[in-house]
Amino acid sequence: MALKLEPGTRLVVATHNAGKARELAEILENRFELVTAGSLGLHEPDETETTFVGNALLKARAAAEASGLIALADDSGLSVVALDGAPGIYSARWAGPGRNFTEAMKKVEARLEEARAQDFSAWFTSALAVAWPSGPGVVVEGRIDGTLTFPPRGEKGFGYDPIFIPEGLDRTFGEIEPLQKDGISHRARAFAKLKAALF
Ligand code: ITT
Repeated sequence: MALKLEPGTRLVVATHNAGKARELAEILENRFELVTAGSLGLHEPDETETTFVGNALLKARAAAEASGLIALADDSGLSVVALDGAPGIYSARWAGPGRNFTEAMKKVEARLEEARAQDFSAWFTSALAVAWPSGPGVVVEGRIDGTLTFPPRGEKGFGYDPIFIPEGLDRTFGEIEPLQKDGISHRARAFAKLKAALF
């Protein structure tokens, strides 16, 4: 049987990151009845896989099993060309246990200085996974390329948004309106693929 997501389905959004949860809700546009991982008291599984796709599936599967609901998870991160793709899947971990992204952005800047990098190209990746409690899962990946800028600019986004200028724009993801980000982001691009696969 082909996997399909019907409008109005109850879906647990398996993230403990408030910025991501907000963007996913915006991108899903009231198509589903969303339940948060927090409201169900779901624990955060250890992200033991080595890829965005692997970790997204791991999080969706854990939430689907624990809740008995279809689960949607996002694993995402910032990859810097001159740092061989770091922080990548370790993007959240670079912010430490207190999730301090001011420090994480300083760390990116320091690593670029150490490497005497001239190339500030970077990209964001989002892997979106949907898992059914009975086991099957679907996972897709979206990406947006851009350039890093320092010091950070803008308060509108989350995570590394204030240092990332998406290609074609001259403002950071922290400076543009959320709806504009939702139109072009890695997460929106992954969601377009998910729609094609499941709706
Ligand atoms: P969950 O696993 O609970 O979803 P998390 O924050 O730990 O939350 P990840 O492991 O996927 O999520 O870490 C991705 C990190 O990459 C995240 O903490 C952000 O700081 C950063 N990131 C991902 N998407 C981003 C975006 O659109 N803008 C800025 N930073 C982003």
